[in-house]
Formats: sequence, structure tokens, C-alpha cells
Amino acid sequence: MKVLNKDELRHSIEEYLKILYRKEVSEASRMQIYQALSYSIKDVIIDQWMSTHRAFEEKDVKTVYYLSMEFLLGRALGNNIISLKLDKVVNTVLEEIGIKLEDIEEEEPDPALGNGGLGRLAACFLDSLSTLGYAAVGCGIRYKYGMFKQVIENGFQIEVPDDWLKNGYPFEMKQDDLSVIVKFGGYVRITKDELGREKYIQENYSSVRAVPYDLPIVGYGNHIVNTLRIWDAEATNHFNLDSFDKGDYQKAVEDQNLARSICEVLYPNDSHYAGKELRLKQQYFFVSASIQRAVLKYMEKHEDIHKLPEKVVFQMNDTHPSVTVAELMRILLDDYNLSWEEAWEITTHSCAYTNHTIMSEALEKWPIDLFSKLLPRIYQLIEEINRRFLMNIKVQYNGDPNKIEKMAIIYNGHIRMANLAIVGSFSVNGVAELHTDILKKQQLRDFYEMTPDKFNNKTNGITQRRFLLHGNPLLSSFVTSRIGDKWITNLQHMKNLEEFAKDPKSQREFMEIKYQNKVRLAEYIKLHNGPEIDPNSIFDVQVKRLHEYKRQLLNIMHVMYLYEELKKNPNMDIVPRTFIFGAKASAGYHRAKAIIKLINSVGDVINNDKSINNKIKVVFIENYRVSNAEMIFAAADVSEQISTASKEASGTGNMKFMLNGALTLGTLDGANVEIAEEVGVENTFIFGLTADEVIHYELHGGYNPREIYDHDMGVQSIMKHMIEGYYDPINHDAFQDIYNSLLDSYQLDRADQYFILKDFRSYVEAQRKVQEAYKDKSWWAKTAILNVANCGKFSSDRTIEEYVKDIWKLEKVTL
Ligand code: T68
Repeated sequence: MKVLNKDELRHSIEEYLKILYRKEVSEASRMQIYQALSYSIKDVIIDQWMSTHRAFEEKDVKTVYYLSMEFLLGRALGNNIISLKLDKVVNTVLEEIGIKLEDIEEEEPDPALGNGGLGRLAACFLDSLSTLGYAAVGCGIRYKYGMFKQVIENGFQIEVPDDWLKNGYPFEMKQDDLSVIVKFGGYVRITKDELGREKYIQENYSSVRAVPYDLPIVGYGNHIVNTLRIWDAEATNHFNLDSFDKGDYQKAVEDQNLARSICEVLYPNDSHYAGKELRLKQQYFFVSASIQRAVLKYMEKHEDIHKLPEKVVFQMNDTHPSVTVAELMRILLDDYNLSWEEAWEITTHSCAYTNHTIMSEALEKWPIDLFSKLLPRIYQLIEEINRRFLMNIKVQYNGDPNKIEKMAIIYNGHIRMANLAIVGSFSVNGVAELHTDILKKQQLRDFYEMTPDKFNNKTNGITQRRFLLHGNPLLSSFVTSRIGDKWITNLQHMKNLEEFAKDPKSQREFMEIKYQNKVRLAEYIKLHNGPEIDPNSIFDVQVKRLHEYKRQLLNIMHVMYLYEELKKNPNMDIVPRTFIFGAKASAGYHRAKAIIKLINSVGDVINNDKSINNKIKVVFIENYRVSNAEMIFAAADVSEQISTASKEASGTGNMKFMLNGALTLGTLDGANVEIAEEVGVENTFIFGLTADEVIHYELHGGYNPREIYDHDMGVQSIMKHMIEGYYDPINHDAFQDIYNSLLDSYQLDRADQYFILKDFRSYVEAQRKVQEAYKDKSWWAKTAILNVANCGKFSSDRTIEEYVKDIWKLEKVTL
């Protein structure tokens, strides 16, 4: 296997600088060195990529196709260097050149083809699949513009397009010869073939050419390289005089526009369904291209299409790719002439579905009208799937209309994509134990009762390679110096760190590392329009998408409360604290944007109030994304995981904080429950309503926040200040809506849907405990180390092994 040595790498960088820019090393910019280095690294990857594929083909292993609208990759260069174990060589060469690897890494745009947790999970899964030696293809969309860049102006979020491909992306490879055609619209004509069988022919359609771009996913130190295949759309009908002459001019223009629009931009909605036609086009586009390719590839080496499920499994990341079920049926019926029964047997043994939310506003349902016009053949197939499924329900439940209402795929003029995904899959999983339980008992109860064996839990995980080895080099060395480096590919080894938790020297060293990481973050914040902050203060961090259920509002209301207490009593016993936020709000989510403004306004007042002696500070980190996340987790003391219990399916940020030795301040929601179980609840700060309590209130019409407001003077005071201009004399109108959401029942259902006032006192009390605990440095250090030691379960390697064993049944390949 080719491994670069120092001279070869230097030579390669020089060559690429010449080829790409006609420059010598001494004349090259950082951007140019980044490009040249990336191409040099890619050369090493290519050899491993090819040999991996050869090995997979020779062994004829089963492949998982991970279908996802989102892959939130983060930067590739640093990660690839680590995975190839080239860090020493690269550092030596760059030192010669007189430049730091970190600075070169900064030149790479963050490929941000995802919104948040769901997209990042997909990226962690690919990393683990390669590292564990399983054959996998990630299938997604090559959005021209990924997640927007967030700029904060005057406290308000402004969205700026993310032109990540502007300078070309060195790690991608266009694969023109693997392109396929995807058809939209038109109508279906039914004819008979020579054997008298009915044939369904889509006519008068528009089409685009789907062109794959492959990105390498490099396994850690094992020479395995899998592929993330993201599809771009090109026009099929080349716009030329020829088509003009044939009278196809209009069609040519339309097809060109269709191709241009499909992959233009990622929808920046996290956990919210908007029902836009273009979104459905995106979904069908990448699903059709991926499934067509997967079936073609299978048929290159196999004769019998019936055995497809032995070699291929399609994992649907939420319902976004759930047209997979119908698209596979279409290919099997229309292209391979199978009977319905045969096709259904194959489909329901190849497809599996992961659910990521119980929130009703995120459930995808498409109006029949829109759907059937865009995808006429697919709609016919869904109708037939639904018809046959309803027949089963009728037989099994004596035509119970309740069952039909809950389970029908087509209902009330809409196609319910979750129901399609469940009916078409052999496996349905939730992403944390609590979440899966809620699915079984509430949201998907009828499906669970009908087919209990389909349902299973796969608690999420994260890759320790990016979020510790790459993101926190100091703590990585600390760990490795004590327990060796096996944790890098087997996080359960972290357990061995437990014996150092009580060791004073380890405690001191751990706290010193945390301090250094806090200094690094403080510098970053200062450099990016933030205030000066004190690395000796507690870094209390909430970074995640902005959503009401995640309750950034609860956090900032506690800050307001603390500030007002401090104003009343300037000698109050308080450990200096820096409250750090990072969050993007979906562009049309006005209340979320108002909460960002509120955080910034509160920050302005507090940070500029000399009378409180810098005891509290509030920082809003602009443009939270994977690359700065790595640095933020490393610097955190407190991990805020404060969603309304039952609402956060799992959370994965919670795991990244734990891995970096932050203590969880959280509700018993999502994977927090399992975190508390692993490290011991006494080593976390748990507060608030339980999921059962929340669900109970919800089933009984909510609760009355007015009672709390009327009796709790602390709450009343901050809420009044919110709307009276105390924190923003000019823009406080923006906060009236937030206030109303907590109190006024002008919402159809009820006020304070997310139980912020209900949990407020319990949160304040938990925050007080955090501060008391921090005073005991030795206890804190011990507990932080225990958190790291007990994070083994939360590696995505563990999650992937469970998917493999229970769902995908893949064979491990070693090279
Ligand atoms: C997240 N979901 C869950 N959705 O909220 C989080 N939705 O609890 C969980 O840890 C994570 O998935 C991984 O399982 C999302 O991130 C979306 O981003 C999304 C995007 C488009 C439409 C709907």
C-alpha cells in the first residue's frame, strides 16, 4: 500500500502548485497550499479507494445504501490526514514550508449539506462504516448552496448563501459515465406487451440527467475507503437549434430550468415540513438516481433480481427518501417485469426506515394533487400499495375505521410518507430508548401492534475520531498517555480512564487542558466579533439548531433572572459564568429568530454593565457549524440539554460534550436518559418534568402558565422586562410574540407548549447546584473524567455494529 513519506509529499505539493497555479511554494497563498495539499492527500486516498472496491467486488459483500437528504460532513482535509495516519508527515512538511496545518485547514469551506442532528448523524455513520470495514454507499444531493452562513447584524440573524463549491472541492470526483435519467410529470399510458401483460409507460415527461459526484470516506487506519455519492442534475435536452427546429424549444428550456433548480439549495428547515414541490422533486431525484444505480450495479454481477435483498439494503434516513419504496417497486415491475407479489417481497426485504422525530409538524404528507402530477407512475404504485395494505387491515381488524384513519397511507387527500415507509420496510427504528418507547406506545402504536417485530431501537452515536481525536488534541493525548490509543477505534476502552478520576495529578492535568481549550475558544470568539471572556469562568454552553422545543428561551430566561438577582444583590455569592450560545434559526421561523435577538440583546446589556464586575457574560457565537463545534465542545464545562422531555428524539451534541468532559445539565429526554444511566445520575444535573408528565399534560389540554406567572415574582419580573424594553429599548416589539407564546392563549391549543415556566424553578435550582459543584474543583475534575470514561456507549461505532447485526447483516472486510 502506498504511503507518502516526507519528500514525496513535499514533491507532490510542489507539483500541484505548479499544475494548478503556476506557482512555487514561496509564492503560493494559503488557499493554494490547501488545494495542493488536498490533491496530494487525495492521491493517497485514490489507491485505497480502488483497492477497497476491488476487495468488495471479489468478496461480493452486501452493501448498505444510506439514503439521506443530508450529510453534514464538516471539513475533510484534517480528518482524512488523521485517518490515513499522515499527520506527522504533513506537519513536518508544512513546518518546512513555514505554515501551520490548522491554518491550512481553515481554508477549507465546511461542506454543510445538512441542517443539524440528522445530517451530522449520517456523516458519523459513514465514518464508522469505513472504520469498521463495512461496504456502504451514502446517497445524497450535491446542493450547490448548503446550509446558509449566519451573520449577526445588530443582534438579528441574516442568512448569507454558502457558496462552498466556489473554488472547486478537491476531494470530489465527477462520475459522468454513471449518470442516469430521472423522469418527472407527463402521464402514464397503459399498453400490452407481446405476452399480453399490461405495460405502464410514462409519456410526455420532463427529465434530467442525474450525475454522481463521489466523495471518499476514509476509514481510520484500515485502508478502507467507502463512497458518499451526491447527485447533481444536468439538462438532458441540450438547448440547441436542433430542438428549436423540432418545435421542442419550450421543452428544452423547461428541462434546463428543472435541472438548474433541483440541486440549487438545501432546505434550511430542521424538524419542520413545508410541503414545497421543489422539495419533493429533490427527494425523488436523488432516490430514483440512487436506486437505479444500485440495481444496475447489482445486476452487473448477479443474475437473479429476486436475491437483491441478500446483497443490498436501503436505509432511509427519516421519511425524506421514503419514495424509495415505490421507486424500487417501479423498477422491479416496469423494468424487470416482475409480478406485484415478487416485487413487493423484494422491496419489503430491502428497505428499512429510521424515525427521528415525534413532532407532528415534521411529518411529511404530500397533497395527492401535487404528488400525482409530479410523479404519476409513482403515485399509481402508492395507491396500489395502499389498497392492498388496507385490505390487510380490514381482514385483521374487521374493517375498524379507527385503524384505517391512523394507518392508511393515503388519507384525507394526502400521502403520509411515514406510513409508506413503515409499510414498505422490514425494520423501523427510533434513535434512543425513550424515543423508541414513545413511538411504540404513542405515535406509531397501531403499526407496532400490527407488526411488533419490525420495531427496534438504535441509540445514536458520534464519531470520537472527529470529535475528540481531531477536535481536542490535548485531551486526546491525555487519554492516550493513560490508557493507550485503543479508544480511537473502540470507545469502550475509555472505561479504563475511571481509575484516574480520583488521581489528583490527572485531575489537575485535566483541568489545565480544559483551561487551554477555553483559552482557544475565547480567542476564536474575540476574533469573530464576540466579547472578551474569562477562561476562568464556567463555560456553560448550548449549541444546536434554534427551536422552541430545545428551549434556548429557558436558558436565556435563567440568565435574565440571575442578572436581576445580581443587580438586586451585588454581593451575591456567584461563580463567574460565561453563557455561550450557538444556533441557526430556519429562515422563515420568526419566533426562533426573535429568540436569537433576545439572546443578543440580553448579552449586550449584561456584557456592558460594569456594575456586575464581569460575573456573568453572554456570548452568541455567529455561524455555528461543524468546524467551530469541534472547538466549542472541547472548551465546555456545562452541556445544556434542556429540551422539553419527550421532544428531542435523541440529541447527539449531548454525547459530544460528554466525550469532551463536560457535565450534562439536562432533562430526562432523548439520549440524556442513557447518558445519566451510563455515568450515574449523581454525575449529571437532571431537572424538570419527565416525558410521561409532559405527555400526560398534553393529553389533558396542557397546563395553565398564568398561575405560575401570577405567583412567581421572579418569572413575572423577567417577563415584564422582556417586553418593556429593559433589554432592548428599540427592538423589544420582537419579544412580544415570545411573551405571548408563554402566556396568551391566542394559539389555538394553549400557551407555553414547551413547559418553560413549568420547568423554570427546577432549572434554576439545577443551575444553583452546578455552581455549588464547580466550587469543589476536585469533585468537578473527577466527575468530568468520569463522564469521559463512561462515554463508550455513545460511539457511532457501537451504533453501526447494532445496525449491522440487527438490520443490515453486513460482512466485515479487512484489507
Ligand atoms: C434530529 N432531527 C433529532 N431533523 O431532532 C435529534 N427534519 O434528536 C436526533 O438526535 C437527530 O435527528 C439524529 O437522530 C433532525 O435533525 C432534521 O434536521 C430535519 C431536516 C429536514 C426535515 C426534517
